[in-house]
This record gives sequence, C-alpha cells and structure tokens, in this order.
Amino acid sequence: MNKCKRSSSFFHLSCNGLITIKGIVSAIKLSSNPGENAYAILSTNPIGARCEMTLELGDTVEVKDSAIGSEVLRIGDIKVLGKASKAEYRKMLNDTLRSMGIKQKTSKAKAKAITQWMPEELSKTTIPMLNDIGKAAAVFSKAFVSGAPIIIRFHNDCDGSSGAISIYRALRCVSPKTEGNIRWQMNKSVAYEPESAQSDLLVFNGYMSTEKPLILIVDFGTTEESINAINCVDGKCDLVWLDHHPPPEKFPKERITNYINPWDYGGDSDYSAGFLGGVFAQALSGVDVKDLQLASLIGDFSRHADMKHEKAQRISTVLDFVTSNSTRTASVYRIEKLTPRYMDALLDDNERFDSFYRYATNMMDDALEAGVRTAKHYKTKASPNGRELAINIYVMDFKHVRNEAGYPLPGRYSSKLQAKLELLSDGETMTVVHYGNYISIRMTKGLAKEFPLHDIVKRLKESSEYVHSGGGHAAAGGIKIDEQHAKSVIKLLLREFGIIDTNQ
Ligand SMILES: [Mn+2]
Repeated sequence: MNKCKRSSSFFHLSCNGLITIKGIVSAIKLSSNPGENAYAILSTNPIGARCEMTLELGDTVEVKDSAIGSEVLRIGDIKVLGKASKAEYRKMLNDTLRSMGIKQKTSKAKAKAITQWMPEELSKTTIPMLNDIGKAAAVFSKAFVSGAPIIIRFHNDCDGSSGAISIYRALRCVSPKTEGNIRWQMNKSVAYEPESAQSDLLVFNGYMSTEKPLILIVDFGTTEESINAINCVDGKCDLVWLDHHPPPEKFPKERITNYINPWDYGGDSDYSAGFLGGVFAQALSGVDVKDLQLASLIGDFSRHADMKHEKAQRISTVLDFVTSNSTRTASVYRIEKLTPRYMDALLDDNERFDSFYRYATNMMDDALEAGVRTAKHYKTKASPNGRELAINIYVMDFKHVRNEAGYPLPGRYSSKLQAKLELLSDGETMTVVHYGNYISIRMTKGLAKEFPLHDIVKRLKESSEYVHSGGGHAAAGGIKIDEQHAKSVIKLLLREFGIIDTNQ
C-alpha cells in the first residue's frame, strides 16, 4: 500500500572478481568494549553493522556484497583501503542521496503530487513552504544516511504521532535495510524541556559521526518554555522543527537549523503538525501518507478536518487512544513502548485495529456522557466591539471520568466534550475542565476571536498569584495553577465573563 521508490545501488567488481561495495565509515556507536562498536558505512547501499576489526571514522572500506545485511562484518568480508578525503566523502554522500532520490529542490512534479489532492487552503499554505521543507529534508537525510544519531521527539497525541509514523514510513522507503541511528521519543510535555535536551546530548555523546547529530521535533515546543533547551543544544547538533503552534514573539527561530511552521507561510494552527509531517515525509521519499494526514486534522480538531472520512476518523481515534494509554490498561490493550513501528503495525493489522477502535470509542462515549451529566452550566452575555454574544460556560471536574486505563487524557477529552456541548448550546461555548494543577479550556472560534486564550491567561495571571503559566492555541489550551486553588482561579475566570454567583 505504501508506494515508494526503492534505491538502486552501485556495485563494484573488485580485482579478485568478488562483488564488493565501497563505502566510508560515517558514524560509530561507541561501546565500552571497542569490539562491540556499531558502524554506519555510508554507501549507495548504506550498511549498519558491528565489525570484527576496529574501524575509524572516515575509513574508506570495501565490503563483500554477500556480507551486506549481516550483523557482524567478518575480517574477510571487509577491507580498509585508507582514509577518505573530504572531497571523496562529499562525493559519496551526494551519490548516496542521489541514488535514494533525495533532492533539496522539490521538482514541479513532486510538488504537484504532494499538493494536488489537498483542500485549497492547505495547498495554498503548502506551496510556499516546499522550498524550506526540501532544505529541512536534505539536512535530515544527510544525518540519516550517514548514520549520525537522530532523536525524533513527537507530541503524545494523534497529531504528533501521525507525523512520526509518516516520517517512519518515509525512512523505511528510503532505506529498507537500515534504520540508521534513530531514537523515537514520545514527548508528553508541550515544551522541549531542558532535561530532555540534557538527555539528548547524553545520547549523542555515545556516538562519533561525520555529520552533526540531529533532533527533529514534531508538534510541540513552540513556546518560551523551550528556550532553555534550545540554548542547551545550540551548536551541538542540528535542530529541525515541525510545529503549528503560534510562535511567541521571543521564540528564537533563527537559532533553529530548520524551523517550519504554517504560521510563517500564510497558514495557522488548523494546518496540523501531522499534516506538515506528512509533507516532510513526502519530500523525503514520495511515500503516500494521506490517511495519516487526514487523521491528524481530525485528531487536532482542525477546521479542515473531513469528519466523514471514515478511515481517517478511525485512525485518529486509535492513535489518540494508544498515545494516552497507560500501563494500567487491560493487558490486551497495554502498550509497553510506543514507537512509530508499533503504531504502524497496529494500523496495518485490521483485526487488532478494529478491536482497539471499539474499545477506545466505548471508553470515550462513557466519559463524554459523564461530562455532560456533571458539568456546571453558566449562561452569560458579552458585547465586545459592540457585538452581542450569548455565552455558555461549562465547568467540569475531571475526577468524574478519571479511570484506571488513563484514557481519555484530560486535554483531548476537553476538546471532545467541547464539541459535544457546542451541539447542546445556543451561542458561543467554553468548556473548562480542571484536574490537579491544570485547567484545560476550549472555546468556539467566535468566542476565541474576541477573547483569545492568551489574553484570558494574561489577565488571570495579573489578578491571581495562583496562576503560573498558560499556553496553546487561541481557542484551545490550558493554564497551570496552584492545585489547592483551582476553585478560586475558576471563580476569577467566571468573573471575567461577568458571572459572580458561582457556587464554585
Ligand atoms: Mn498538534
């Protein structure tokens, strides 16, 4: 189902009549025992293996074709020919990228294949982006084919994971025989945290590589809270960032090797990060990931979402479920390590996929029912800019739906509950779900236009010491508060909308 171009490799006939392939040692995963080192050998048929002899970075080697694919290269399988010059290395890198069909410039035909099926607004944002996506894909590909360590951090939701799976599929097409030195890390925080940056650098310390290590971030981190982490990795690796959250003024884009955000190309947050990840994946390999792109729009409640697309809708539910899943879930649905490989296999296994879908749907339906039943409903009016708005505010305590399985998670649950409450209310609607030290807020677009979440958070921060920070999109986000003072913060929030008598 995933059409992709396989790479052709250039074999050489060496003087003793054996078919060999020439390559350059481009990365070494160091082990405390050098005999256990793992090598990446850059060639038009990239090799990843351990070796009976110790190799050095930059060694030009000749490997017997018959040994390619084996875990350990035996002494007779490989010969060191000498050190590669810079020019030889560059040539090998470029030949490799070319043989895999990776180009920095997106051809007209490729641009057409990427965009022609898209809804007009999404394609309008995508077209001016393709140049920079191509550059980012080239930076990424160089690290990938040369085996430099790469850490891919994706947000733990449908949007982030659909982006990651798309990229995983693209890489499987680019290089079916080696996965490079990639680590996939689901990121639970909305920021790129300094601790994560430290841990990434620690991983990189375990490698030597001709190309810089690389961090790829998908669907989170565009917030001032990431600045420390950006400072921490600055200059030590390349940073490729695919996100769609609105960039705050002080966000240091210029320090990020390739920062791609639809906001900079005439789009907005309704252009989901999974959709963007899909475009990136297509730039890498031409792989078809439309289902995942459509699922990401549904998962992130984008206005471009096609809710009638059944397959995408199901994918979105299952990805939402597995990314929220906790180890306390019933054993059949328990997930130990959530990687794109695991998720891709799940999406491909019809029977398991259906069973996950039904389980998740039932749990969500029960939780929504409990939400509608227990939410407190306040009605109010506001006239911003002379326009009268009827406003419904629903306040709900997440304890009524929290369960052993950890599904649904409060953030996405708030979005679903908002959608349900919108249908039950006249006028504009806001859903406020509180749990622990967090208040999650969702609004209709009309309400968010007049009262963007950032403004609400700012005003609450000014009037209460219990409000620590807040963020997200204009119509969806959250506030971090003092756990003991949730009620008083909600009271203040309601007061902002003229609701005084709250019995909160
Ligand atoms: Mn997203």
